[in-house]
Amino acid sequence: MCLNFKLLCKFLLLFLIGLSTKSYAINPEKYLVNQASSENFPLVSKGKTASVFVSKNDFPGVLKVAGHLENDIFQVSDLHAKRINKIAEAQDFVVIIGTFGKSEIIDQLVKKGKIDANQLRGKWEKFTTQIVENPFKGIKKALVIAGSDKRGTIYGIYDLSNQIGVSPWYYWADVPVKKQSELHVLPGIHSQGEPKVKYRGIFINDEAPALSGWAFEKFGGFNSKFYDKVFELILRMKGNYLWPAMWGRMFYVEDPQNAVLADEYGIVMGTSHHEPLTRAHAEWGKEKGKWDFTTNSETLINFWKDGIKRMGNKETIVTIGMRGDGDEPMTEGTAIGLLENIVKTQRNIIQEVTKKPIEETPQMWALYKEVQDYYDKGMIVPDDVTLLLCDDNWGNIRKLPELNSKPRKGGYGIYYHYDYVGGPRNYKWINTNQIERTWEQMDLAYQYGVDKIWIVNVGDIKPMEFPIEFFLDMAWNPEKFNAGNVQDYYVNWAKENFGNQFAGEIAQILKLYTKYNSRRKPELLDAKTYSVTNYNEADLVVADYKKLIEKASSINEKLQPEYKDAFYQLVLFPVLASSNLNEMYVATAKNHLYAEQGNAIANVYDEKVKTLFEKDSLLTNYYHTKLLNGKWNHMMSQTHIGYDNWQQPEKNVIPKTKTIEISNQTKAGISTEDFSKAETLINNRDLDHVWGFVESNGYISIESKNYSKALNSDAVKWTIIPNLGRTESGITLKPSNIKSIEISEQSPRLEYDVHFFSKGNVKVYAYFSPTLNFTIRDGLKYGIAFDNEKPQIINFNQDDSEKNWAESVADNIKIITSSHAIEKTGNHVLKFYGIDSALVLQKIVIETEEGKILKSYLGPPESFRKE
Ligand code: REL
Repeated sequence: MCLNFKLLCKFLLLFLIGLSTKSYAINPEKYLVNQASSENFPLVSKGKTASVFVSKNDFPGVLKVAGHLENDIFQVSDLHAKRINKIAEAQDFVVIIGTFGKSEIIDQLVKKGKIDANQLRGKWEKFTTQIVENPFKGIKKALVIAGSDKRGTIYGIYDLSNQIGVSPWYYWADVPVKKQSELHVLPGIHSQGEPKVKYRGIFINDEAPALSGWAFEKFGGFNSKFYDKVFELILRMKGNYLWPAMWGRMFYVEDPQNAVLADEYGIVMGTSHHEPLTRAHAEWGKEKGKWDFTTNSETLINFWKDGIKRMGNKETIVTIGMRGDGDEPMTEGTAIGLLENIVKTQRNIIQEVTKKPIEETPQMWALYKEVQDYYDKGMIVPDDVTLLLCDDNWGNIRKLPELNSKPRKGGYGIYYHYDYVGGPRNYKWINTNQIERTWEQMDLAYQYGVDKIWIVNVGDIKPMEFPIEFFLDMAWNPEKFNAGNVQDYYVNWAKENFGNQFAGEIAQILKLYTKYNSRRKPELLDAKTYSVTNYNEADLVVADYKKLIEKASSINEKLQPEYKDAFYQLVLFPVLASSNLNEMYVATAKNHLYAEQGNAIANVYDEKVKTLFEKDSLLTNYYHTKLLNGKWNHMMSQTHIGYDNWQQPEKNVIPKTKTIEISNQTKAGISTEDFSKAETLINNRDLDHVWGFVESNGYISIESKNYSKALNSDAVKWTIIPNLGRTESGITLKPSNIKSIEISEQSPRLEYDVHFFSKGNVKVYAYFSPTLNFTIRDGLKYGIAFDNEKPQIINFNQDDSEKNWAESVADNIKIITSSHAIEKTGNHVLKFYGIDSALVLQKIVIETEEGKILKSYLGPPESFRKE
């Protein structure tokens, strides 16, 4: 009794420590320590490892992944764990791995009451890891990793690998394995429960030239050797679903082992949104005629039939529906009847070939681009099919289920993008994704009931390592993430990959480089992006990037040598390359400016542009040839300089610069670069009765999080999303699954104290993240007013033109203007009323004198605030 009480206290303590140090994490619970104790399980101790038992009757994938664990133990401890096939051969300490209902040993442990069947029976992808004392003769202690199903067991194994210090990125980003000689598992039932999202996956896409070049050089193509690495990576991150590479690639044809291996590992295969019935787009050869159901249905039907035959019993989510050839709209106008007929035919094929009721084959229909219009206009989607809702290819969700819609058997999914080929411009080179926006959009989706499929387009996999893991971690349990703890993710990820020493600083670099890169995709940057004349904007942008270089370089110098390769790929390279690119465009802008003035300093900038352009190629070259002696050759070969339309240039093209002939008349050398530094002083006025943000230079600029007052309601709360957006943070109403709010005296609003020295008409520019109207309402709305003025109700999505959308996503901001009359100078309150959730306000700029706000990309810096 006394001992039990002590043990209970210990568990509680450990539990509380776990909770206090990591409210959530990649691994929410650390159950591995380096200290031996009579209660712990010695996985590795005093030069010996526990042996590993897996029943031969278990899934081959489980046997395979158990081998990975043995290898991981070796990497950590330099000791080989012995594999045992008969439990009678086991002695003293053994890791017993098995799947409930498949491993006779796990079933015996259940029967003996040593592990609880209720934890596993009927569960999806669940594992429990626990110590069992004296389970069988000769065994003192077993560490039992039991899975409810194949993936449950596999996740349990990889979870232990992760606990002993093996990152999912050990191969894909060369994260080193830290040597340890004592590894002990704590008592307790270690489990991550069931995932909240059923299918969680990635789409390898737009994979040429980078990933293709690499895969062909290292593996001879997109074959099973290549996919072995991909499947392992996905499973180590507890994902389960893949759309394979499809740029001219044929997953099932190029190497028949691809599908066999996926099945062995338990990866659920799919094909992309426009490749129905498991057939790769590239399998449709010219000899088959037109990709057109109205004129070529027989060939299409046979083509699809073969796809389902080939699929056999392998776990698959079958894509249904149809787009035009090569991911184009199928017809002009809306072809609802045709599409419904196609889907009916496809479902008949599935049923006929599988000989199973149609509901027993998971299917998904993506409402991608124009297909969503069909749906909005009434296209019927069978209830058992998962409706895959999509973003706009730029990370902004286009559609969510209505709050009061009746549940669908097939549920809903989201197809999201971290990489894209298409308008307004490709973005494929480097990571530009802020996890804060991913969190905010996917949280929205989850709150609206999207929990069947989450899949993200990850381009070449590298260099999206960080946001990929975030996406899959979040998919496991979106409920663990909130606006307040997303920032912890950076730190935990840095710890997992680089150890504790510099985790805080590395986290800071990750969060700032992604913020800076997300302001505008590198492919869209040019000499005109940031202002070289106003608000010191361009120089500040360059200086901020340079600070990141300084920090990253200094960490790099201090890091243990074994971390350096990983650090280069995951942190240093993106910082160096992004900084360099921005500096090059700013130098180009200065070259243009000075050349126009006939100032010979233009020539200095001309040289600088050349140097920086060359540096870009040198950085790429280092990544390809020097880093790990060429392990990642080709991976950074995506062109990114010299775009003149949405499609990439063949090769990087240096920006055009001008040179000045030096003559006696030429202005030389000295020039002040800061042309119109805004007066920031408030001109000695008496500030005694002034409060809030103070007008100066014809405007007041405010970061949204710096409100004076926030009024919440019982249902919703203003929630700051730190670091989200282009300048500071974002603010939004959470939870998001609420009906529109009617404005009243008490309704939720933000108040900003401001002080005007002038009066008359003012304009308010409200800067928002480019959220789309994902509802069937006419748009998302907010209210805005000064003081007691009647609030103006503004439809954020009023202009839903293609042009407006393209500008908003390119600028990664949508600015909405309202006009107001200010009758008196002095203190005022700007009131921002919440009506619809999901709008994310980043910044507010009030123009008090027309034409006084100078042209810039990020808007004027924040004004002086009198507290
Ligand atoms: O990003 C997308 O979803 C599409 O552009 C791609 O799926 C598309 O298939 C493209 O790579 C080529 O077909």
